[in-house]
Amino acid sequence: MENFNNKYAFYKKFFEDSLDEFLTSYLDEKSTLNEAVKYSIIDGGKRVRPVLLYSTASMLNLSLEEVKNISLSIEMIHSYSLIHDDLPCMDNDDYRRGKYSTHKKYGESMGVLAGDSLLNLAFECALLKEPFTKEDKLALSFLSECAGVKGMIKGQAIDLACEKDNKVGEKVLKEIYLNKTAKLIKAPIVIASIISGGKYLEELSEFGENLGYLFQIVDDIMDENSTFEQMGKTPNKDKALDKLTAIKVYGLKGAKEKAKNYYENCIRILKGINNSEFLIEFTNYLYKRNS
Ligand code: GRG
Repeated sequence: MENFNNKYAFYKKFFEDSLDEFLTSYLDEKSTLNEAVKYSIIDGGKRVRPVLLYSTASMLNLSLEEVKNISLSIEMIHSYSLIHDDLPCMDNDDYRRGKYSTHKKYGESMGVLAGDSLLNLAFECALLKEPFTKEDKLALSFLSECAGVKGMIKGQAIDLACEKDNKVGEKVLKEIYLNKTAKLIKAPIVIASIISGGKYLEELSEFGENLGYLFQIVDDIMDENSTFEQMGKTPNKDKALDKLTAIKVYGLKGAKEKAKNYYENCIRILKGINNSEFLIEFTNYLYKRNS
C-alpha cells in the first residue's frame, strides 16, 4: 500500500510538473481568460485519468515521456467537462474541487470560454508531440471519439434529457454511464495500449469499461453518503435534480452490489495481465472510496 501511495504521488507530480511547464510556455499572455483556464485545471482533483495512463504505459514498457502530451490532453478535456457541467444551464453547482466553480468565480460567459479553450488546448497540446507517429494519431482519434458526440457529450445529453423522467430504467442508465463517464476512464488505459502497438488491447478495453462503470456507481454512492469536505462539491445533488442514477434504479444496497460486480470483473481481467499490480491497487483504491 505504501508502495502504491508513493507511485501514485510520483505519477501525480509528473503530471503537475508537465502541466505547469506546458501552461507557462503556451499561455504566457496575461488575460482573464488565461487566468480562468489555469484556475480550472491547476491544483485540482485526483488526476485519476493521467495516473491511469502513466501506470498502464509503464506496465506496457512505455516511458512517461511517450504519453506526456496526451496525458495533459485527457485531463484538459476532463476539466472542461467539469466546468461546463457546473454551469447553471447544466448541473448548476457553485463548487468544484473544494473551491468556487469556474463560472461562479469568473462569470458564466468566461466559464463557457474557459471550457472551450481547454477543449481546443487538448488537441493543440497532443499535436505538439514529436515525432507524431501513426499510433499517436490513432490514440488522439480514439480520445476524440470517447469525448465527443459518440462518447462523453452524448452521455451528458442523455443524462440531462432523463432528469425527472421516471419511465427510464437500467438500459438507459447504462448507456449514460458508458458514455458520460466510462469512455473517458477507458480512454487513457486503451491509449497506452494503442501507443504500445496494441498490447493487451482487448483485455484493457474491457477493464477500462468495467472500471468506468465502477467509478460512476461509487460516485453515486458518495453523492448520497458523503459531506462537502469529502466530495469537494455539493453532495446530494443527484436527488435534488431527480437524476437517473444507480441509486434511483437499484437502491443503495443494489448499487453497492453492482459496484462489487464491476470491481470483481476488473480484478479478474487484471489477473490475466502481466505486471498489473499497480492497476489492481488502483481499482481497490477507487472501489474502497464508497465504504
Ligand atoms: C459538459 C460535455 C459535458 C460533459 C459533462 C464529466 C461530466 C460530463 C459531468 C460531470 C459530472 C459527473 C458526475 C461526471 C461523471 C464523471 C465524474 C464522476 C467526474 C468527476 O471525476 P473525478 O472524480 O474528479 O475524477 P476530479 O475532481 O478528481 O478530477
